[in-house]
Amino acid sequence: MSFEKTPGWLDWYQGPTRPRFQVPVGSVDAHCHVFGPGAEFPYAPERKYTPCDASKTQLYALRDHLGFARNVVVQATCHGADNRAMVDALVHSGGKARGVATVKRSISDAELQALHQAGVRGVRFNFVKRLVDFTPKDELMEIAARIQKLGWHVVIYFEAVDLPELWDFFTQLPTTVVVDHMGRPDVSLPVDGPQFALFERFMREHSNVWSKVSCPERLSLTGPKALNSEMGLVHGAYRDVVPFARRIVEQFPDRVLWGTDWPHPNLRDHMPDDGLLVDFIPHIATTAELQRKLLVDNPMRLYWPEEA
Ligand code: 0GY
Repeated sequence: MSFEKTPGWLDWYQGPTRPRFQVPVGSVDAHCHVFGPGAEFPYAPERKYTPCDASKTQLYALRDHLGFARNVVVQATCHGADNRAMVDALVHSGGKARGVATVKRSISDAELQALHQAGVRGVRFNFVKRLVDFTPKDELMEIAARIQKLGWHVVIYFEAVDLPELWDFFTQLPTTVVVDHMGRPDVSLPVDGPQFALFERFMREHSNVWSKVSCPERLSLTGPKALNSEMGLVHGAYRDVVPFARRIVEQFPDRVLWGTDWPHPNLRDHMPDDGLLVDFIPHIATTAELQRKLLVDNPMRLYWPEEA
């Protein structure tokens, strides 16, 4: 089957630079996707966008280029609840990839077991309205109770403005809960303002909540260009995201994860150079200890506990 990608969608960055920041040995890219290829793994009929193909081979080449050892492949909405492309990536990773699936209430126990066998360790509940149709909360809660028995966790994706409405549901989830991209704060608002304070409170009051401090390229308004100020100071790429991510890393060093988000679905303005994204890490995790927790210890504890 052949697919036309959504008009205006940018292709992922070809030939990323080699990062200057050398990640610690054993680092995990804990948020990335595979798309198709569509001819082999068709995109879901209910999808809200059609991506360009991004295969497991290309993902693992990027992993090696950036100096990472492992990946967590997260089911993207363009594949709906058909996890075959993600599972195919896991089973061809030589044990170096684990996955997060999207499942429906109708999934059988045997199918859940097969996903576990392939390396899946979580399910993703997506509340970003431009990406998915609404799923009733009782259905999600039922799924959460079932996957809890497998020792899996729930990954949640939402916009910061929706946190108050989703709070009760999130705080009743019985598993570890991992938030994508810090709950997408509006970084034009003050880091000390009420919106981000609510997210910090969510993490502070609920020790089962973790956060990915990923996707500065999605959140930033200042963008990828470094700025040379009149004072001769150089402020780096995505500088407006730094105070937000750094604050989460420093307050919750044992509950943060980082990922490239390759191949960066749904970007229209600019496509990040993945090498540059890696160079962003020391700005938000400023010591070797914080970097090791973020990139090695935490993802290993969550996804490869038997080796951690
Ligand atoms: C991300 C972000 C996005 C998309 C998806 O599954 C997806 O389609 O996650 C987005 O558009 O913000 O984490 O990849």
